[in-house]
Amino acid sequence: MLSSQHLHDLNAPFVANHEFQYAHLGEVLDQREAASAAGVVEELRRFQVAIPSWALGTGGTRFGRFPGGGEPRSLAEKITDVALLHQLNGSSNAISLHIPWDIPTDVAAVQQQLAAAGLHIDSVNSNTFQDQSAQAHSYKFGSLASTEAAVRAQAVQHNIACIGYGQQLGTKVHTVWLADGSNFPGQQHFRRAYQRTQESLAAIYEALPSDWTMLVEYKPYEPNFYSMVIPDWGTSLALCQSLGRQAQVLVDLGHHLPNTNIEQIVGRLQHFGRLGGFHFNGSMYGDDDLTTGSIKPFQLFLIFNELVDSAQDATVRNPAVAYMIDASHNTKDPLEDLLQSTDNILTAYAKALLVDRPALAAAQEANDAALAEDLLRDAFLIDVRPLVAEAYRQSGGALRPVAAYRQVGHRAGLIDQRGRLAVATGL
Ligand code: LRH
Ligand code: MN
Ligand code: MN
Repeated sequence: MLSSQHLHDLNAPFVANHEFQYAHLGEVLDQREAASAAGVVEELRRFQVAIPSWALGTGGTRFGRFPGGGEPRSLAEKITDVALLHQLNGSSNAISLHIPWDIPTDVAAVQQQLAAAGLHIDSVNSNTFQDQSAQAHSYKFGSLASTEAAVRAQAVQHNIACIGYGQQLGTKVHTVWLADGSNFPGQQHFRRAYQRTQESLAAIYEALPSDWTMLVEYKPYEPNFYSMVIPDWGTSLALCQSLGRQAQVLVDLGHHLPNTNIEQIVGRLQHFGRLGGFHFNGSMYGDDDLTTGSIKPFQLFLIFNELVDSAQDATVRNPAVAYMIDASHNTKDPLEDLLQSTDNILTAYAKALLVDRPALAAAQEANDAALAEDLLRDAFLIDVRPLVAEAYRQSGGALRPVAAYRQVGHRAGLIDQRGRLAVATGL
């Protein structure tokens, strides 16, 4: 952990330039009249994005893994890493757990560590895409959709056990992502596979405490390449509607075929009041799990434009959305990447807050396509970095989180403590 004096010293070389830029941007925004610098900074400070426990190590690909050293070997070490991120940016106040990778052995100790760092558990995620050594039945041909009742029962029980761990740790969100599907035409009966999945999910939903949310995540391909049982938001939505009000759709940015209009999906789900969760990442081809906003920053801005628009519309009845980064690392230091991802997320959010919304609504009503697009571009092209930096600073963090992380030589310290060969549990 860094002391506040240390963070203050790390900021010192950047303060004068930051204050100049922040004051200048404040004047520019006052002239535009759409939003004030202080108002946006306040919103940014409120916005929190959970860190998944499985993104703290180098995930690699099936062709290889190149551990960077000092990866967290236990849940305690994962929480320690998230605590550092939260200290640096004030925006990462929660960690998501994947069971069984993160089964807590000492619940009281986990709770104590979380409280000391100002963190909480965001959600529990079930894993029926891998076989575990002690398990009776294999998931090779599916889990909740399996043709075998015993396999389905085992997968349902695992999900119920996840909810139990979540209750011990104080979260109220359970996320289900299914790898179930098929690789060959004819292998799986589409309707029956859907029906079995619906019944299995209903059995899990039965065990959901009344103040919990169950998130149903979709994905068009991988690990199955011919069909996935829950390939798209329509299937997720239909399942959620059949389950009940506590079931919500989870949108993972990487889980769309290239050029899908994700912002429209976000708007549609909010209209239905069924957008429950978000997994941020970037992708070029598919579920690439790259740095959020690294490939399509304009699309990320358009997605936030929908989120802000809905939040400001009293007719939208969508519950609070659980935001999380879901990325994988093979090239960058995972902690640096998570800082960059959060920075890109806050940048997109800040720009969306700067959209002149009444003017945009008027242009849309008048079918003035050129003006409507211009109003979005006007907000998107503003350099909002001083607003994001100010949010970090007001939260007691670093004006430049990645620079501060490097300056203190954090990775070298982790390698000393945990070893060069320490490899995190996870994907
Ligand atoms: C699947 C996924 C899902 C899993 C995580 C490890 O691609 O996005 O959210 O739980 O990755
Ligand atoms: Mn995901
Ligand atoms: Mn994914």
